[in-house]
Amino acid sequence: MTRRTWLATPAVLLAACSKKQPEFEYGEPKQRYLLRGVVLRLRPEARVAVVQHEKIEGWMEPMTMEFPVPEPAEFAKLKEKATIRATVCVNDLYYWLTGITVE
Ligand SMILES: [Cu+2]
Repeated sequence: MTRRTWLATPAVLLAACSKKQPEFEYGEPKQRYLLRGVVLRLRPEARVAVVQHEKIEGWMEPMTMEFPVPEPAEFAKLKEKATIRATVCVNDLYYWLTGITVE
């Protein structure tokens, strides 16, 4: 995935704004995958974690990439160098982490 893939598009923004309580600005997830990986770096100002993840069955080969973690309580669980399990939520161009557990 490239950084470009989660830039907002007008259609997505409209969809998000038309709902009273969207789960996040990204809308409702259409797919969910299980992730296991190591947190390499945190960017608290953007609530983004750089995660070196194992193969994500049905979605991605092993790689290092950035994941938004929109929920503050979820982001607060993260520490650099921690091994985590989480759910990757995917909604078309957007993906983010939820359901984080630290091993
Ligand atoms: Cu990846």
